Amino acid sequence: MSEDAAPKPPEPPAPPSRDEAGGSVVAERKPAKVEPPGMYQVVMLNDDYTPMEFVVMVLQQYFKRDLETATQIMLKIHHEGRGVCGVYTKDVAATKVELVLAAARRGGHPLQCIMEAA
Ligand code: TYC
Repeated sequence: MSEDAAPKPPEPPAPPSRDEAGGSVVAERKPAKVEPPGMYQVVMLNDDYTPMEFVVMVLQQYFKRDLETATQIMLKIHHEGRGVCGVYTKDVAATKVELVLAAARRGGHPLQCIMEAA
């Protein structure tokens, strides 16, 4: 084919679908099923080195807990080994885990934080 050949004209629209009797067939649109988003809990794990005050600060800053609730959650983690910081959609939970781990790294603390399906 030469360089300056005319471009192909666009395809004509497809003829309407016909049923066996020759009538038009209209595709019915199913109402979209909207599932609620899966929820994930962000869980913080105990360790022997991260200061209690740092954990309380993290719970206040990243999980919007007041001082009393943050202290209760921190003590639960300290005594039971783990505790739920909050429950969020997948993307939000993943972001919170990243932010907490980054803050722990910056502070030089071994604090661990994970997300799991709620
Ligand atoms: N166990 C830590 C200490 O005694 C405190 C701590 C609490 C650490 C909760 C991590 O997720 C944590 N300093």
